[in-house]
Amino acid sequence: MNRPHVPSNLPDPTNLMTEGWHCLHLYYKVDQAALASLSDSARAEGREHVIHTLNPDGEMATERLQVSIASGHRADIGLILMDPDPLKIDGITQEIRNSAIGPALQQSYSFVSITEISEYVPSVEQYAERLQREGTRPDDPAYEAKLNAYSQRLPAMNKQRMYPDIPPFPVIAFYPMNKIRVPGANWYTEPFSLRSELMAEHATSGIKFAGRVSQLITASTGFDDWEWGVTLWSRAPEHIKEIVYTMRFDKASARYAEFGDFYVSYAASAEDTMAHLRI
Ligand code: 76R
Repeated sequence: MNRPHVPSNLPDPTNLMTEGWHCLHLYYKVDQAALASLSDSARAEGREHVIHTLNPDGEMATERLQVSIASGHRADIGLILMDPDPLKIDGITQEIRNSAIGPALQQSYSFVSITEISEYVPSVEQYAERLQREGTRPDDPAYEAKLNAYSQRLPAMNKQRMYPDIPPFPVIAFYPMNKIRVPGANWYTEPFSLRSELMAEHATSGIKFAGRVSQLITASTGFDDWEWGVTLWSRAPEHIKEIVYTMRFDKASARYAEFGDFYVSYAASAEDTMAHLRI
């Protein structure tokens, strides 16, 4: 696509992503004074425009678009936007800003990241080595079965990491995190073998939440103030508490992780969100 604002000697930003998607978590607060100063017709027009903009099947929609109603003082609305084109994502935010209710929707938090496959996701060969290390011998029928199952599962799991589908779970928790770099607990000076072992322990404790919680880890080193964004979707609110609590005991989190603010929200259509917010 030609973009008039891109100087001709620079590549088009829409085509820069070689793999994976850009991701934006964006939170809004309603500015009640700005809302109250709008005429009824401006309010209705703005509301309809925002609903139209945030239709996941609409022509402006990014590849993935999820709207939610946020709990607590930090935000009223949550958006998750994913697309190969960062300007398509940004376009949604500009449509909202430029709508008649734009002045009443203040961005209160944002988090910019990209999808990735973690370096600790074992390849089939690494998985085979791990099975042996953990005591399953290659002549054991369970070895063959586990290895086959893993090599069949891996492509779909990697696709979900790079081009995630949004799971049909109503509760969404988002928070940013780092691996710390302090004397005595510097993740980045530990050897790969140790980091890999700790991440394997982390995965083992996470797998127990399969079917109740779905996680998406997006990478933000170089894009935002934290190293990763953690998005959790769950069937019920208590699973969020349980997974975050349980995983705090994994050494990779207990010893090396630090976290930012937590945002909890509930999936809703843009229309239901506007109605809920009395806009
Ligand atoms: O994706 C996989 O299943 C492979 C194993 C795995 C990796 C590589 C995995 C599994 N995670 C990986 C990487 Mn995770 N994860 C978090 C958090 O609150 C906390 O303590 C930390 C926030 C949660 C809740 C969580 C859940 N994970 C990562 C990374 C990247 C590290 C890097 O690349 O350096 C981070 C920051 C991170 C953080 N993780 C799982 C889960 C769950 C539930 C699983 C099991 C998934 C499954 O069902 O297979």
